[in-house]
Amino acid sequence: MSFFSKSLDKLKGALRKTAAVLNTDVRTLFIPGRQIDEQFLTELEEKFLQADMGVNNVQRIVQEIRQRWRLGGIRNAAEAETIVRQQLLAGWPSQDRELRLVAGGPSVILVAGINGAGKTTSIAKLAWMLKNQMGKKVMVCASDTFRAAAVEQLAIWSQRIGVEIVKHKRGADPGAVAYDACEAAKARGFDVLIVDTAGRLHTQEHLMRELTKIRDVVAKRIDGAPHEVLLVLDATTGQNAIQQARSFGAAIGITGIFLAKLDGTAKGGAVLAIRDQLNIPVKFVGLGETPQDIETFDPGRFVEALFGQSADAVDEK
Ligand SMILES: Nc1nc2c(ncn2[C@@H]2O[C@H](COP(=O)(O)OP(=O)(O)O)[C@@H](O)[C@H]2O)c(=O)[nH]1
Ligand SMILES: [Mg+2]
Repeated sequence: MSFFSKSLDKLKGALRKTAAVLNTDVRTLFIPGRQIDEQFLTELEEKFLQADMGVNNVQRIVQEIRQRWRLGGIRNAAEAETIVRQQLLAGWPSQDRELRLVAGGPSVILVAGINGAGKTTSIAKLAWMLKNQMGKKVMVCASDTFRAAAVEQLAIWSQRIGVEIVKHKRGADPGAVAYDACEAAKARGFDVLIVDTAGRLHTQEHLMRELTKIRDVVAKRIDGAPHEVLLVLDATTGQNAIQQARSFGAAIGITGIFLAKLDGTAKGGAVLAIRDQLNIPVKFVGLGETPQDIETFDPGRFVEALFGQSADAVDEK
């Protein structure tokens, strides 16, 4: 069960938000009474590709619908929708989407991704959620020392949310900041330490090595750390996400994905492409620019949202 289970109202609110922002027009296909024909199948394929569900995924679904239609098993759009939903819901590997935290802390969450993906904002969201919904004592670590503004940005968030921060000056060794943060978190009994890192392209080898170094530092300071390595992906970048996940995975071993900026994109289907091509669970989605705009990822809710079913209808289930 999700740790949100305590707060069902909150969860319903969040779902309403996902449904509202996913913004796909997949729903316009499944008009009651519409008969399946080649035109319908072509539109189905186009719409799913536009939603960035991934070519293999889309072809598999369209094949399935076409075959059943040809064999006379289904005739209209409503029947097709039922099959599509079944297909989308069936394909999820049983992955653990819970945040990996250890009792007796500190648990370390290392956060990585390319420049502008949404790392620092996503850290603010995690910090907010851990503090306010899970009652954890949270510290953040400004290991993005590359730009002065980056340290500043995390400092502002930590102040607003009311969590502790460990930071050095701009240009400091990110490993040294992480070292200090680990020591402080242990000494002062923090439950969770979230480490921000500088954005880097997955092709920049020396920077990827620096990331590996940060990982090694926390691993030496705290038993079992990092307990969670989250890759922040920008949902609007679509397919490139797969390559990023492979490269970052090779450098620091990703345990989960935080899919930022799912609001305002019609490409929410990227979640499905990630599912099909990577064995990494999407654990959180970002739905805006404030710390509260975070939602734990749930495939069932996601598929409902993708189809644009009104959140009220989902609430009644
Ligand atoms: N709409 C929206 N904007 C986001 C989201 N997450 C981050 N951003 C914005 O994306 C930009 C880059 O975010 P930032 O956290 O600084 O990225 P970083 O370079 O990876 O640390 C900022 O303007 C954020 O406000 C999200 O979930 N939704
Ligand atoms: Mg940042």
